[in-house]
Formats: sequence, C-alpha cells, structure tokens
Amino acid sequence: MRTACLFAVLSLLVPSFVAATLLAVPSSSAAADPTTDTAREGGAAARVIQIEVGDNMKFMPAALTAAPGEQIRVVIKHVGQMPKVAMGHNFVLLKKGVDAQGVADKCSSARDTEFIAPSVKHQLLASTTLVGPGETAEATFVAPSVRGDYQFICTFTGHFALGMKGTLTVK
Ligand SMILES: [Cu+2]
Repeated sequence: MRTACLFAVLSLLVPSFVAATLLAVPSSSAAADPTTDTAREGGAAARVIQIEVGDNMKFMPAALTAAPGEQIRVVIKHVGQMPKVAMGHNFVLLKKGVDAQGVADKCSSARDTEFIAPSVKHQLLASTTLVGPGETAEATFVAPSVRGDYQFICTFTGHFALGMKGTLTVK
C-alpha cells in the first residue's frame, strides 16, 4: 500500500520516474547479451558517444566535443583480446585543472575498487567501471558549463603513462 502510494506520488511529480522504472527491466535482461546495443537503453536526452578501447591502450576516438550543459552518455567497448586482469580499461573524466598524473598514481593500486581510488572521487566529473574483452561500460554526465578542454584517462595501472588519455572539448 505504502509502496504503491509512493509510486503514484513519484509518478505525478516526476513523469520520467515511470519510464525509468519500466526501462529498468529490459536493461538488466539485455545486459547479458553482448550483441545488444547498450547505447540505446536508458532513453532520455543524453547523447551517446561510443569509444572503443583495446589492447593498444588507446581511446578511439580520443578527441570528443560537447556543448556546455549537454547530457552525454559515454559508452566504452573493449575490442581487444587480452584478459581483463592484464588489460582492463575504464573511462575517467577529470575536473578542470586536476593533475592527471596524480590521479593515475593514486588509482594504480586501487584494484579492489576497479582502479578508482576513493581519495580522487571529488576530482572526477564521471567514471565507468572496468571492462575486459567484449564488455561495455558507460557513464552519464552533464558536460561542464565552462568551455574548455577536460582530460579523460584510463586509470588501470600504467595505462595513462603509456598514453591512454583523451580530451573532451566543451565549446
Ligand atoms: Cu586502460
């Protein structure tokens, strides 16, 4: 009874709550199917940017653009062969002015938290979980209102130092 009332109230207040609730079911079942286009799920207004990551330790593409305040959903897909334990990747978008090497250093030993050290979270605009071959992960965020370049990196041990980085240009 109480749950039903809460649902009704939320539905009135937030029309998208209903859609989000309904979408939650197909999302979870589709996640088991690697051929499913994850990017189409979740609906709403976010623009999807797909990035491939692989055994060459590059983001492809490494140069992204967004409008100030634009809703963005970054989807990374691991297209490599090497096992996740040796070649996992993530997408970590940094706030403006954050020292990328410092973040990479702190995260490099944070394997238990998928290479996102708790101490750097306040320096991030967005981050995904870690992916291995054939896996995808996504991060949804609002592009900053301040125009300029924002760095993104992979925080798996050593990858930033080997050049696994890119730039989101807000313009
Ligand atoms: Cu990586």
